[in-house]
Amino acid sequence: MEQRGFGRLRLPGLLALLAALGVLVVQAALERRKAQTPRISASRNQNLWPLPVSAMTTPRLLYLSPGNFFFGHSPSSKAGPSCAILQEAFRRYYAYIFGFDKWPLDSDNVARKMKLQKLEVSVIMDPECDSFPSITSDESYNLLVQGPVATLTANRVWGVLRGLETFSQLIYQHSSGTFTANESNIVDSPRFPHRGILIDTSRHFLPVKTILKTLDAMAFNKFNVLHWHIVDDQSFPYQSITFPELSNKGSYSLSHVYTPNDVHTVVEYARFRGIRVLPEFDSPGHTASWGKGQKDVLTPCYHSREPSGTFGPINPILNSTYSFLSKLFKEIGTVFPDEFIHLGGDEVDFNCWKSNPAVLHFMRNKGFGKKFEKLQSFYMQKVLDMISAMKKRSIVWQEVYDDEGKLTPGTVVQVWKKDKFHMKLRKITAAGFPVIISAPWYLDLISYGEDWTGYYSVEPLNFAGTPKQKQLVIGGEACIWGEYVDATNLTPRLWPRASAVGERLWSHQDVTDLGDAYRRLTRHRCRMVGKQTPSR
Ligand code: CP6
Repeated sequence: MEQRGFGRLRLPGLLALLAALGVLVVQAALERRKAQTPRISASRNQNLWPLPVSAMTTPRLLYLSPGNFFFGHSPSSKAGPSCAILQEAFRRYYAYIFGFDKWPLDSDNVARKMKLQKLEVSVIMDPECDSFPSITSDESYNLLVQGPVATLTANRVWGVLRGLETFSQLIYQHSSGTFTANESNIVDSPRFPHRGILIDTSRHFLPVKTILKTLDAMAFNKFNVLHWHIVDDQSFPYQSITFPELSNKGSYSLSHVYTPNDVHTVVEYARFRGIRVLPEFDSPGHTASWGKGQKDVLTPCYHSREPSGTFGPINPILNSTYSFLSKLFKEIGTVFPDEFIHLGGDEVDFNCWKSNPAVLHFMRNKGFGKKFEKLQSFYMQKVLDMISAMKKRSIVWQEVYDDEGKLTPGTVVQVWKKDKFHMKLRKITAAGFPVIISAPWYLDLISYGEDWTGYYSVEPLNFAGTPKQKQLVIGGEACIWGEYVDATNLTPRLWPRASAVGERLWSHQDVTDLGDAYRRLTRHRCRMVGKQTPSR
């Protein structure tokens, strides 16, 4: 028997002696040996993206035949065939691995080689089959690929989903056409719990089909948050049950709308991939489209003491504003099951508020002086309180921290301004707030050539701060704003550029080798293309 151990490990003398005596004995001993092997990372012959915490591969090849391979539940698993997330994932990954290529017939040569016939999945704790993923979801997994049965072990279904993606990345078609995998042992878990993609469906409407395709690509890269910047100045495509006029009047057209059924489709499709859907209803700025279907919600701007006929941010001085928002956010909180709601709060233009006599009067009464930041804070605090009252948590853009003396503890601050963003991270975490980083990852900005290296080379924790401060960095998001992006160019603009961010947020801090990343990313990109359902 040819002896090729994991890494450079050599068998102890006793085992070598046994090797001469009986293949079976050695194999059993080797199995035990593997389980104790130190986690040496083999760098070559791996095409994995994002790179796992530890991946050991031997040169020994295993062969899979589509007609004789299946996914199954281990008898000891806490999950079984009633777990829809897993059943659906088995079906999906079978198709990714075998589905779109022509199958070769097994040659005699292959028939005598070691087969991989089954991937047995074992969930150790309550699997959470019927739950929604959350910020605390356990995505760790162990994957032992050996013949004839490989095993995938995870605490929860979320880890199984990540492990299935890795498993599919291990299998390639040999030059003969045979499906092949190297014997491997993988131990993996994410570096950051919040790994997002921001899409913008206000500047350009994105069909549900396009959003689902994005969710597929996110799963290939182990992203777990779809930040849905659903409405903005340009259009209001969210169809509200409570306020249907918002989209009736504020959408581009009556077909450029997300119905409650559409939203449910996206949320459930995402859940099946271990992806959270984080809705953003940005206010008080970026709300021009809200004014079309909701009277008095925007501030009337003035010119030479007369209403100019134009409107500014949400009107923060009317009680009617807050009773409207309270009903709207209550609905949003039930339509989107995630624990978090993104409240925006960025880029508020104070000029309209400054022009409005009633706003100025309100400012004087409240003692805000000329500080319109205080008026924005007053507004944001009221909305933040609505979200807290619903037992949900809020995320806001960085300006809300900049302007706020007393932000509700636990509010997550998203840093988007590129200028000195590490300094900003230091300040916000020093004040005790969790942060999400998107400043270096604006994928709507494009330039000639390969720009993924710039996204890849960012180190999120490269700021002066205590370990406690660094713990507050919960992750990051790659943003693809929609001013110049619609369904025709979204996918090529996002992928594989966002993959660079995906690896930065999943893999260990030390995974920074650009040459190795280039080699793996090239293959990963090709594999992503292959995983798209062909339209034949
Ligand atoms: N829309 C909203 C945007 C942006 C922001 N908020 C944005 C700003 C600068 C760049 C890209 C996008 N288009 N609502 C800022 C968070 Cl470079």
